[in-house]
Amino acid sequence: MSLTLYFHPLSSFCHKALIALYENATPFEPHIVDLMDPAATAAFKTIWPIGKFPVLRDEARDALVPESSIIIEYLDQHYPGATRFLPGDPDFMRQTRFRDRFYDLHVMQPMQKIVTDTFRAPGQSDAFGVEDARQRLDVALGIIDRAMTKDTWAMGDAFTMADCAAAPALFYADKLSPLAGNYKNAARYLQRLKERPSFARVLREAEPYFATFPIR
Ligand SMILES: N[C@@H](CCC(=O)N[C@@H](CS)C(=O)NCC(=O)O)C(=O)O
Repeated sequence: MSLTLYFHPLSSFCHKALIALYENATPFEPHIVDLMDPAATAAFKTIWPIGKFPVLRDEARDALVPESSIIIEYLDQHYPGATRFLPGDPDFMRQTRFRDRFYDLHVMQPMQKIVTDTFRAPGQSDAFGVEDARQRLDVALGIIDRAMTKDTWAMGDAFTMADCAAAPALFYADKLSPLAGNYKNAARYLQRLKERPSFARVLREAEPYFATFPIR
């Protein structure tokens, strides 16, 4: 098999890459990296010393592709399928990239900050950083809620890279605090994302691992 994905089933950024692979039924070898296992972590860092996943390895093209958005662009370029992740003209592509960045930087990152703070040892938590992240997350969710009044997907009718980013970002944001309370349009969008077969499969496969997730 040419493609190997290094990932973990609970990782939101890995969900992005998995959605893209499942959208087009792209064959790949799944390689789960358990960061609780020092040997597995050390082995992963020989491949990508930064130590963050997802990372895609393409034997056929001798390419190592870290970074979820870059993986999706790589798949779109070298393993295209029915779902095009960056379709349309350059302006549409730039908007798609912007929305992908928006979900990563303004939803995933604050959400990651809030969740990872719960892993910290007693006395080591960062109350200021968590409060800042909560406020940033609220602003971002408000923007998304206003944007999703009529569109089906982040870019309108087409399912794109922006939706790959939105799905895990909104899924975990909803776990922190149910979106249906203040962000009904975002909640409905999340529901559509959960029903999308690619993301439904990601969630089904993550199910056995959710018991270890700190927030229900
Ligand atoms: N910008 C990166 C972020 C990747 C990232 O933060 N991955 C997290 C998991 S969701 C990770 O590898 N965490 C492990 C660590 O930081 O040691 C991407 O889009 O792929």
